[in-house]
Amino acid sequence: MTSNTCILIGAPVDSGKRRRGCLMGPDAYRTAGLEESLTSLGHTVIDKGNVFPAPHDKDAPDHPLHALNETIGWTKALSDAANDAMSEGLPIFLGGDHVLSAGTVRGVSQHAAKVGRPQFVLWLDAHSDYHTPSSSDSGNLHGTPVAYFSGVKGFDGFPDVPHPVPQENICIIGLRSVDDAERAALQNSQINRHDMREIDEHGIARPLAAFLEKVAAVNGMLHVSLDVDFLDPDVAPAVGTTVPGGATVREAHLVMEMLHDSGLMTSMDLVELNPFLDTRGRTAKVMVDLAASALGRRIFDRPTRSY
Ligand code: EXY
Ligand code: MN
Ligand code: MN
Ligand code: MN
Repeated sequence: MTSNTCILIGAPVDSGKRRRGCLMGPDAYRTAGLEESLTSLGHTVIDKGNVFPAPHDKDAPDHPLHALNETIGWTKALSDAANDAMSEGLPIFLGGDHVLSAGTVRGVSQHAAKVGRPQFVLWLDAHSDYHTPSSSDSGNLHGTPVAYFSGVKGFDGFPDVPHPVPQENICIIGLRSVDDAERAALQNSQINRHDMREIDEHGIARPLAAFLEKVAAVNGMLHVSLDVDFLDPDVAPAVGTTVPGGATVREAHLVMEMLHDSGLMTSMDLVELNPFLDTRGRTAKVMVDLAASALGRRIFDRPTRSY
């Protein structure tokens, strides 16, 4: 197995929604043994500690967008951290809520442009996170990062996105909660999107294998963003936005195992874990085990197969 230098970067972002607790995520992953799991697989692991938001104006409590300025501060800081870490190894961002990916994907895309390779994103989520600040009913910016890093306009005050991820390079798997405005925008887009019905009918390997082939065909870099709510809440309860009918533990592991077999993953986010809602660390442990599968933990070696 190829060994990586895994760069752990804590991103205790809690600004993307009103319910608090995701700021405890990085320490929950550390407590659940992420570093030890990856080390036991033969990887070198460097824990860089936690990032802090860049200086920002104070947020007005009555603004329709919750914690807008703080989120802009996080986006700047995480974008720089991601761009830097890509030269050192395979960064794993320990969230923090999903708005952190506005920064991480902006940063890894800058690195990809620098090295002349196309950037791809695999978004594993119950939600599409494709709102703009003006289309969002909730005012919760964790529902917007995919629109931001794919270059949709309307993110006033945020850093511009010099290297947006092309729509056709984005694949969302796990969908089962999409707002009307997001649905309309997605249907007009080239984003690859796979809802839970498709997974029920055809299995999760098929759309993933098709996407991985696209990445491999052009020597792409692949950022994987794993939202806790991709999983069914029965097995991963520690998230504020539970939606029934999610991926099983085995479906999620299969995704991770296929990612590892592909050798294509170049960066990863673990997001939306809210340890305040967890039961004896159960969800944190599930997420750590999934990261380990993505980095090569397996039951048996098996020959490569195609789907
Ligand atoms: N679409 C809903 C909203 O905009 O408020 C829910 C967004 C949930 C986002 C979570 C992180 O995936
Ligand atoms: Mn999400
Ligand atoms: Mn979600
Ligand atoms: Mn909404």
